[in-house]
Amino acid sequence: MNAKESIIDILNALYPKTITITALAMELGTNKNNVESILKELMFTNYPIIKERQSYHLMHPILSLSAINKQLQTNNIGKSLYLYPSLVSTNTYAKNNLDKLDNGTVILAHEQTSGKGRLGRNWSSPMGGSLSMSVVIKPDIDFEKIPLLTQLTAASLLKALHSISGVKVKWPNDIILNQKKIAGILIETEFKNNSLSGIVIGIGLNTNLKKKDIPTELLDKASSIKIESKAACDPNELVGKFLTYFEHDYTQYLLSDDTEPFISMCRDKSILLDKDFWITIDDHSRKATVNTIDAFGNLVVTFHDTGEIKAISSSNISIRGDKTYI
Ligand code: BT5
Repeated sequence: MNAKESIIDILNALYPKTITITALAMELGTNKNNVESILKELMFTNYPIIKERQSYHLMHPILSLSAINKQLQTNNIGKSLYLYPSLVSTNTYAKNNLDKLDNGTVILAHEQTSGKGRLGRNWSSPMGGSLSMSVVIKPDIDFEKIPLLTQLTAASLLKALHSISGVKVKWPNDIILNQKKIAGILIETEFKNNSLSGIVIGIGLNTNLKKKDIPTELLDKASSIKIESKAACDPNELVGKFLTYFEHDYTQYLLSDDTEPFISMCRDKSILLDKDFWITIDDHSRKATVNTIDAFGNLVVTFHDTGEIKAISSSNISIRGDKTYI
């Protein structure tokens, strides 16, 4: 562990208490000037560290490998765990290095400079309060089952967020709190010579973002756990819980092929069921009532113009309320 990581670890362990430079220098076995310049550099790059008089503390807990490892209860997922200060995108990094990464590897970053959403959209993940994570899996799985992993991941996330009341899911990949998006899921696949070399499951979660961190154009539809629940959350605990649920749910699914355990969770927590929405497929919008999510992870809707009942899959589709996001 380098000195920067050690300082973050100490501040995390102390949160919300403060520590002086002298005490930090003693803990690290180095001099005060060295500690001061590392703290300055961390603060300059927007790590959420606050200086009050001659003491330092965190605005909220931040990602740290040792804190996550304390929470993890998995056999494989997250046993190889990497945390980077800044990446272009954790998914892109995982895809580019897939050959070298073991099944179950988890890549995390404090910030992404060009985070990706679905269909070429952007995902904003500034330093300070967003969680960017990619899980690498290398299963022997039928191709048609891959889209279902989005619902499985959403269900594991819902379980990890269980203690925050009112967390919902907007099919296929949005996690919602108080009608606003706090997380999104992006699943990408890599093939070599027509065979699957790996799947990268990307999760972006707005943990401790403040309003000023959210791009203006997203303020009406995006939020964070901290803004909505008015309390800081610990990303390390969330990562530990999510990976533990994910390993369990994913292992069960590979063994049983039964989608019901996670699809039923997505139905129960769905913000869409029994309501009317505009469904846009290939730039063509039609009003529909959402009936259910079927066992194959499709959204079953009744279109108002023709009365036709259709099961639609998640690619290339957007769902909007009359004037708003939901
Ligand atoms: C998603 O796409 O919601 C998938 C987001 C996945 C992000 C993770 S972070 C780790 C991994 N590495 C990556 O590069 N990506 C993954 P989609 O459903 O297409 O939603 C994208 C839309 O959400 C954007 O067009 C914005 O409208 C909105 N958006 C962007 N950033 C947001 C944020 N931080 N919070 C809420 N909404 C956001």
